Amino acid sequence: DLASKLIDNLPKAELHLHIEGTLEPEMMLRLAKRNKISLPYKDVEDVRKAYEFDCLQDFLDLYYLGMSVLLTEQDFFDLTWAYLERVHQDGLTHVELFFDPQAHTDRGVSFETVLGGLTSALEQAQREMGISSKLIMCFLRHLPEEQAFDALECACKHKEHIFGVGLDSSEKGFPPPLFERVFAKAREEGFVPVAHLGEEGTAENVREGLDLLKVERVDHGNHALDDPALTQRLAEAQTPLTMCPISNWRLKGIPTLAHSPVKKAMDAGLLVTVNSDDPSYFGGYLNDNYRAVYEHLPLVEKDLVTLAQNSFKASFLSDQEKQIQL
Ligand code: ES4
Ligand code: ZN
Repeated sequence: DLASKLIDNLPKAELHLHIEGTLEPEMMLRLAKRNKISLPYKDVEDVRKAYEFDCLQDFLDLYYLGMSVLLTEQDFFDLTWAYLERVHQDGLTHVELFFDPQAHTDRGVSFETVLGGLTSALEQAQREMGISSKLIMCFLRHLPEEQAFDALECACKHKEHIFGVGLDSSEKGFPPPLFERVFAKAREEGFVPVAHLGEEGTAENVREGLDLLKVERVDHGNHALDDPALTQRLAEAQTPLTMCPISNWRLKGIPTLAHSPVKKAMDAGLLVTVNSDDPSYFGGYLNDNYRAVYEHLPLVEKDLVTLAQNSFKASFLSDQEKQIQL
């Protein structure tokens, strides 16, 4: 219908996307064969059947298992290229993507192997599809801060390719104070800080992310809305929130898509964006997430235009680059 065509045709940026979360079952099995890695799945259907999650941790377990097939620079290239080709058709013109180096270096895959594959795909996408991009390296919060420092040291050798640092993985039990020092060092080195906050964690986590980690954007931020003073603070500062409706639903953060906080956040004057998070695992790419909020929330077509414009406003593009995109 009309709204669906509008969604397809609007230029959009994606600001909350884990590249390892775009690994489709077909590619997972192909790479497992290519790299002689054994997986507990016999076919694509078997993989998809396993994607039934009760919480964030259920998903993370399969996410780390799935990415064990990624070994070579070519694997990381193929993964990234497949995502970019897919979202090019969705009208995506800019992407700020997360990657989890510790999940690879922990398995003996070098930082340079990962980064090399990602950057060559991103550079080819700029040349051939006109898609611009920035890379955000995430620290895994379930691992010690010391290992985050090791990742940061690697990143410092490749500043021309890495724009920001993020914080992801299990939120419960791993609050922002654990990463205050590594974020301070990362900021000193010139990396722009963001963090997953208030996904399964509380409004207090979001506040600590702002005050201790000094994040410039909040990933998810759903539970910020539980706290009126914090909501007002985010609205006044126009700190962007990168929300992921289908992800929230599939991880049972919300019981149905009608419970997505996107509309509530818009009404509160927040700079909110819609994103896909881990599209292969959650069964929806960027435009599926736009369609989901349009269908399940009381949004009008103009709100879709606002959300697409917000995606550029909330991006780390320069003011001049934003002018061109808007
Ligand atoms: C993630 Cl949905 C989500 N939350 C936290 N960490 C993540 N890493 C990849 N996807
Ligand atoms: Zn995420």
